[in-house]
Amino acid sequence: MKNRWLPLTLTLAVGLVVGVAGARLGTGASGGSLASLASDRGLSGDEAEAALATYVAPGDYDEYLMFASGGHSGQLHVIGVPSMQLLKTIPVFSPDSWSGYGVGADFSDKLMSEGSNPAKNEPLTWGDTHHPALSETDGDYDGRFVYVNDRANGRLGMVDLADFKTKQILDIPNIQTSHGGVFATPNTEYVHVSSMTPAPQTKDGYAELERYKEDFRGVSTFVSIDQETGKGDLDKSFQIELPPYTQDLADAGKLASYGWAFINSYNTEMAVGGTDKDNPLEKGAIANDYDYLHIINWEKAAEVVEAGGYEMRNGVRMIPLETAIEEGLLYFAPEPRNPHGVDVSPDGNYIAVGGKLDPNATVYSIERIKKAIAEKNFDGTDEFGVPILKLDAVMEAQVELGAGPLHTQFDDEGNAYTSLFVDSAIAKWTLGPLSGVSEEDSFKLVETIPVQYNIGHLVTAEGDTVSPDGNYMVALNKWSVDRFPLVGTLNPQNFQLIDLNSDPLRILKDMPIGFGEPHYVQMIAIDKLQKRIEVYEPGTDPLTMEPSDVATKTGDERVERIGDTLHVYMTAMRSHFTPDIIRARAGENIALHITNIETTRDATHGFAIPGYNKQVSLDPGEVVTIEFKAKRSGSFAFYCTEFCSALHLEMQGWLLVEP
Ligand code: K7E
Ligand code: CUA
Repeated sequence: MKNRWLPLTLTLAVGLVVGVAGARLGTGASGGSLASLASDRGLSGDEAEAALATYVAPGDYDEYLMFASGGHSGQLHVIGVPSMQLLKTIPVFSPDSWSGYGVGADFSDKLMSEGSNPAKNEPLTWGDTHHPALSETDGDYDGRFVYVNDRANGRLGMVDLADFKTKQILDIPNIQTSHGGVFATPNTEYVHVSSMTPAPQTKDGYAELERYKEDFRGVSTFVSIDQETGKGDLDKSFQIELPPYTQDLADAGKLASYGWAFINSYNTEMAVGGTDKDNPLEKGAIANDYDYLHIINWEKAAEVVEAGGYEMRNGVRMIPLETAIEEGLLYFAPEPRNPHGVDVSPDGNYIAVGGKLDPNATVYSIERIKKAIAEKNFDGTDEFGVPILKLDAVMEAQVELGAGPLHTQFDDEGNAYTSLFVDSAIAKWTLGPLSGVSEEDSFKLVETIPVQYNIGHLVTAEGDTVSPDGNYMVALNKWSVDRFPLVGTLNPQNFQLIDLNSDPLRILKDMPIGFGEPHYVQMIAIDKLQKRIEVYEPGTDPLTMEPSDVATKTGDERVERIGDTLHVYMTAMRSHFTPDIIRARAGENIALHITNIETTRDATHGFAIPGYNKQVSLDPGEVVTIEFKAKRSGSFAFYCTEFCSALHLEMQGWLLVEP
């Protein structure tokens, strides 16, 4: 609780600090009034400075945008930095009744059904978004697309950054769950998704747990990306079979390690749980001292696939494990048991593994890895025949950071930042000479900053690229405890903005996350989002960005009965639906093809009909089809759901379903 009544001496100190900040603001901002405002609001000098550092004046824009996963809300969230304001929620795997995604808009139904393997299930209407990945060119974010994995169902979602809408959900064959990735290779040649819990590779997808070693496999997937549409193309993609370990987080090599990929693993013990209460899964899975960092040469794997070194498995080219070993596509390096994150430094030289149960970041170098591979410097193989590189041959350093190191991000000065889950802190440490750090300063803990509380991921500005910006870092904390007013028995998670230009590091702002359980975030400079459009060309199908077949122009509105379906070609504009009276017969299928013919930014309309579970919002220029069966007779008043105009309430009509 903040003390609103500061003692006089402190108030004077505040006045001094804010006075300095105020003086820096030049004419117009008087230091004196800022100081008294700060003191009236009970802000310390540091707090007042932090407020100024994050304030984005009305009408001004943030410097960066973050794309945050929403966890099992199945969505992505767009957040401005440094203001930490939520700008948008993009539904990906889950319905969203505001936009009509999955609640009426035909394109979303299509996405959800195409993105759900029907042999597996009914159309899936939720997902667990974990790791967003922005598309890259030459290892730098290019602002074209953002991808995110569905941890629960092993799927990939793609959002086009032209209009911030989901354009594809891809059900990835041969995996059930996914955690590894998403990462984009440096030119978005591929987007990588690997399995988490291994899945049976049997024909019917069933296997006894006694046959875990024989029948279950992990799978690494390189989804080939169409550079025009951003969509994944399974025909051009390939998979690599992995031993039935639990493959965890993954990252792409870049620059020095271009063409390589890295995946952490745990449960190399292959524990499956069960009734043995002395050996539950969580105990069985930590029996060994080491698990294996998976080192994959994807560039060579792509060549092996082109040369025919694959078998088809459920519609994807799969490199069998034996082929991957024979062709030198897969190597292991020991890593302290049950690590979590693996992150490649901006120059591509170092690979940092977060120990989780071990207080160290273990750092490998690609130079050592390549040398050890060339010299076959192996410590034998695992039981599936994968060569294990000698730890001391590939390990560059271990840096003791604190309890529970998870994920690592980077700045532009050769520093790494690792989240410490158990310590609720972030450790700043130095990389090595290959990242421009002097020999004597290399691999040293610099400082630790506490966060509140239980940090999972963290992100720095452009922190996954070849040229991070520094400037800002955000901690993604799982708990907030008492930092926000009590709003029920579960408080929001907490994003904390940290100033990377301050010494020591300082927290600038908290952002309560009351809309999901974000896992990961990427932060892009806003000026890189060059593809954004302001309004659709009138008559656009948002799924294809092409003119829609069922677009309707003013004067062309009509009703056609084809077979047992009533097609209504409707326009929406301020403040009228045309036609506004629709006659149908009970039992008939109805397809409402609505075109929002507005051409003005933000001139949106909605369409909702009572009792039919249908609602859509139509952006200006957008065409949406709403399909339903007029099950029962009645006179139904439909209406526009967006307050679009002074006559918004008058924007309604009738669906008359005759008995
Ligand atoms: Cu560490 Cu799914 Cu990235 Cu969450 S994982 S914390
Ligand atoms: Cu259109 Cu309200």
